[in-house]
Amino acid sequence: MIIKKYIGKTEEAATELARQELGRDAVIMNIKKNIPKGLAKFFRKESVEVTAAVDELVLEESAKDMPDFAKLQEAMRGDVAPAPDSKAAKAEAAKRVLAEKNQVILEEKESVKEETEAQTNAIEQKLSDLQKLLEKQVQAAETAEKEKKSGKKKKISDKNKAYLRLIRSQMKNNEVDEIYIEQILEEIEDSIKNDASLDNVLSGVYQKIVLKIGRPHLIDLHAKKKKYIFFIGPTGVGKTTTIAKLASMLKLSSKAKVALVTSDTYRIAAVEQLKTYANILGVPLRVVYSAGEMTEAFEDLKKYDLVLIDTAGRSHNNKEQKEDIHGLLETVPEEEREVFLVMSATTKYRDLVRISQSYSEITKYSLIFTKLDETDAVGNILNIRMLTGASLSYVSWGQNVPDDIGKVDAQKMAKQLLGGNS
Ligand SMILES: Nc1nc2c(ncn2[C@@H]2O[C@H](COP(=O)(O)OP(=O)(O)O)[C@@H](O)[C@H]2O)c(=O)[nH]1
Ligand SMILES: [Mg+2]
Repeated sequence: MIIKKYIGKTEEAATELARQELGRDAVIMNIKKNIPKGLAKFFRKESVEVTAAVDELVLEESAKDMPDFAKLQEAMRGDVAPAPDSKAAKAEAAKRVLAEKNQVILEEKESVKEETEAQTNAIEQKLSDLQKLLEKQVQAAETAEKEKKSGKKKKISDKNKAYLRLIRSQMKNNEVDEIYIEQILEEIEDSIKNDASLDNVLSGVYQKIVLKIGRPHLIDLHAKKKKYIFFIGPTGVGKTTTIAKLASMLKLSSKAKVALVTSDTYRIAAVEQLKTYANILGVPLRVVYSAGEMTEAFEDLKKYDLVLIDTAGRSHNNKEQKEDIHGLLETVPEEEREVFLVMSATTKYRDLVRISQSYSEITKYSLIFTKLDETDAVGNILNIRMLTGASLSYVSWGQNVPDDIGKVDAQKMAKQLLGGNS
């Protein structure tokens, strides 16, 4: 994992800088506003410090498309000085110009370890509640151990093991699958120093989880080509409600021209439900009964920026119904469509596995989880993300349209998974 800090005038500027350097898959770990106090107010401007990280694996992946990226990366670590006319040097120069333009200060590179330690402070604050709880438990465990061994000094690595045990049990309580708990802990175990404090261990796991959750994949108005957005998933999970929430959000905040289509004609009430929302939002709704009609509807809705398509909840076990969904998706070329699989966070893990695997056979998708208000355990979200490799996107936490929806917040979720107050 590579972790670095970026400072910009705004959160967006700092984030953009991080993405320029670490790539599009960089994940934001922490955001801190620097508001100058006292005299500094007069000669220093407000700035935002963003801590971003990326897995080396991801960097290597993106290096494939950008042949000199790896060299640049190395150069930035101070291992290799790029030849003056190399692509890497040019990229480096371009980056400097960008930094100047945005009046941003790119922090000097430091070793990953040092960065991680600096990081700890911010995370420590955020996780302070959890930390107190864990510290107490560790003390209790240590006392018990000491009593047993009567006075013998404990090895530090045992302490680390105790920390990991506690973190493991927190994650287990939040229903993270043991396979993924072990995977995450294994990945950070090597990087934990023997004398690491609980802060170090905790922040290591926290960062790993944030990375695993990844960047949410959102509906992108600027990706003009991908304008047909399908919502698929079992009945009653909240597809229609989610569409209403998103349509409203997109229309109000992005001023996008949104249209709705529904192919859920199996229940009259389902059509009425979406019609009501469409009327309130003042957006057109087309009801289609077949793939043929779908194509016609799309032709009529050409001038809209985004077309959100509701589908009937189908049984993922039924082959014919799966073919139906496939047929509907096929009315749009793959590069013009976006598919969201909607599932409820309250569904039991085994069913989530079956549902997601079954839809994987039909299409690629991003994940939306609903009904977070009805469960405390968010482990399933991480489980399915790790199982399918599909991006997380939005989560919803109530029946209110349009308020109860938002993008997946990796930092908040990681804290929740570790048992901290989110
Ligand atoms: N508590 C809660 N209820 C939700 C949420 N999203 C949807 N619902 C409710 O779940 C029920 C089914 O929603 P609907 O959109 O009709 O599901 P669909 O069959 O997948 O289209 C409705 O009563 C919704 O109000 C959520 O995030 N939290
Ligand atoms: Mg519905």
